[in-house]
Amino acid sequence: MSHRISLTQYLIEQQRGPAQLPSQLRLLIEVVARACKTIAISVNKGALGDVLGTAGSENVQGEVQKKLDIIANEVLIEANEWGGHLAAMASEEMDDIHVVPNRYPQGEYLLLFDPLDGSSNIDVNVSIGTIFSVLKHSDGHAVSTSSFLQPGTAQVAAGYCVYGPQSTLVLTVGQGVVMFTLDREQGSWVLTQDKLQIPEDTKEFAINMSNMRHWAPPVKRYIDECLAGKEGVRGKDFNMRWVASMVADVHRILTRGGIFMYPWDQREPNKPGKLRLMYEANPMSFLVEQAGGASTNGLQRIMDMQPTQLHERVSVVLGSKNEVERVTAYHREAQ
Ligand code: AHM
Ligand code: MG
Repeated sequence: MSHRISLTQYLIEQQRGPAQLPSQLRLLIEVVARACKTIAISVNKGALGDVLGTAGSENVQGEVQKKLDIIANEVLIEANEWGGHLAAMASEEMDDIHVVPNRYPQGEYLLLFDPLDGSSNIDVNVSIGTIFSVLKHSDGHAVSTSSFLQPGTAQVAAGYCVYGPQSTLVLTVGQGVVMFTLDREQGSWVLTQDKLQIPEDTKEFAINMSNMRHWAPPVKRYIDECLAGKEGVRGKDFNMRWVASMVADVHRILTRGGIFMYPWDQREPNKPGKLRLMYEANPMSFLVEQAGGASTNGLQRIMDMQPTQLHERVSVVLGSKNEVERVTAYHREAQ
């Protein structure tokens, strides 16, 4: 049997290699991966575990919370608060940050997550996931919300777990992107792909087409050109995919290329977009860039944006480099 590399072995190699991954960060990633395993078990049980349906509450963004949103949030907090590697956590499902309680030692990292991304797919048995981002708390002050307001370029690690036909953990510590698959019998994450690379060109786009009438002209121009196919200016036919779980759409792009967009639109003109900068767009942008892709808000690189609020929203265009650059150029021309 060929030698299988576990997540633990991969991280220890990163500790010894040029990345010199700090041991506290290794612990943090292992704890997050363990929490994702617990969430994967709940997701798999579905109705048998009484985890489907709504919880009867709303989150800070006014969205109805599903039972699994809350379960996943609790699993991540409980798993991470006692290990001594974190100063605080922030989540899509919590209004304010969760500071590590005094009874535990405080570490030097900050963890942000969307505990259960793609909530509208939970009850219909379609792929969902967990997205996470890790920052360093190094300002010497007591941890507060402002400690989290760092640009995406400050991330020291990011990843997601997609709960689909397989449970897959995709990770970057700034040394490329690696993929692990959960071996359910062994209960371990096994390295199944190293050095993921997104092709620079693609013939596949992902966008919620039902919002077309609300889009800004540059987005409409790009999609119109894709839809025109071989006979149009692009001279090739395009295919469309939309899972409505960002984790699943980004996973497809990391696997075979493509472009994903959730742009600003006129439904709520005062909001920059639907997706959240700090625990959705930034970690996905870090992964995509590490795999040779690009990620912008239509005008600027997402990871360069200085956040002003924990739950800030952003317009997202990410994936195959040449397509992202084209969409970004269309936005610049329209300015
Ligand atoms: P969530 O974090 O509450 O699940 O919302 C984010 C999700 C993304 O995963 C996905 O890309 C998008 O919302 C789907 O939106 P829509 O319902 O407009 O298709
Ligand atoms: Mg989400």
